[in-house]
Amino acid sequence: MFHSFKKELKSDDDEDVTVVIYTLADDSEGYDTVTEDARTKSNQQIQHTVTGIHRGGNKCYTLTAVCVVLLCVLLLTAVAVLWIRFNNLTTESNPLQQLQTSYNNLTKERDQLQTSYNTLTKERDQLQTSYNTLTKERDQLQTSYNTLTKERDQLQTSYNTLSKERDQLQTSYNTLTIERDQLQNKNNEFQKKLENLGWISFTSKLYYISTEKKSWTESREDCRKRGADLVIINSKEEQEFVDNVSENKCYGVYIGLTNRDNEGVWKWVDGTSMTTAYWSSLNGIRDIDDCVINRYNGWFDRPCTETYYWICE
Ligand SMILES: [Ca+2]
Ligand SMILES: [Ca+2]
Ligand SMILES: [Ca+2]
Repeated sequence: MFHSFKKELKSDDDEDVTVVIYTLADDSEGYDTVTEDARTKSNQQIQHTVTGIHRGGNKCYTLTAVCVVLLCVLLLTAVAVLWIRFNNLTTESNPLQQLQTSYNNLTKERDQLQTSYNTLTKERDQLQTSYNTLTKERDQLQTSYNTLTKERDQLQTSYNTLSKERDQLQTSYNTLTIERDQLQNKNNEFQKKLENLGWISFTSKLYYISTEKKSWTESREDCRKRGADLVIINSKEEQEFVDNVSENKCYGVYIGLTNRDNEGVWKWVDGTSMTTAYWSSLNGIRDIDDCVINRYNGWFDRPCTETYYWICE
């Protein structure tokens, strides 16, 4: 029985072993001393066995604790390994993140570059437009400049021509001025000579006032000898001139007016008809009076045979 019991001890757990031992103690009552010794020995052996069993249980606990510790160590190791792997994986994923970040950065830079490119393109187009406009304006200015240059050259040519003509005219003016002065001097000398001969100048005409008295016909002959004729009064100014020069000539001076050829028509010595008359209010026109004298600022018709001073023109 004991052998079989030992086999059971090896095969079963500790609680079962204790129960078996108590069973063996109950079963041992009623045997003899020899048997009792044997039994005691057996019990001692059993006690040893139980003690061994208890010792074996302690070993199991120790083994179990060791195993648990080992398992804990293994678990910690596994956790550490997993943690390291996880970190490795995390570290390995960094390049991807870096790539993603780089990609994002590059995308942003690309967008910024695209924006800059668009802006630069717009500015380039605006500059091109400005350039075209400026080119057109430059061409127009160039055309205007060329036109103005031509006009300036023409004006310069005209100015040169006019300057030459002006110089020629100035030279001619100077020459004429000298000649005029010379002629003026000669004219003055001639006037003095004429005045010495009894001639008086009035409005570019020369008049001779006689210093003696003659009939109208003889007076006219004297004027013709002097290269002139009796005065013809063509204007009020000439009448006033005749009034002035005949003031100191008593009884008047003959003028070149007569109706001797045709009683009804007064004619001047050049054959023209008298249109404007300056008859004196004191004069009475008579048929027998055919020749005219100027006296007291007016005309009188008198007989042509009477002698008066006369005025040649
Ligand atoms: Ca006259
Ligand atoms: Ca008459
Ligand atoms: Ca009269």
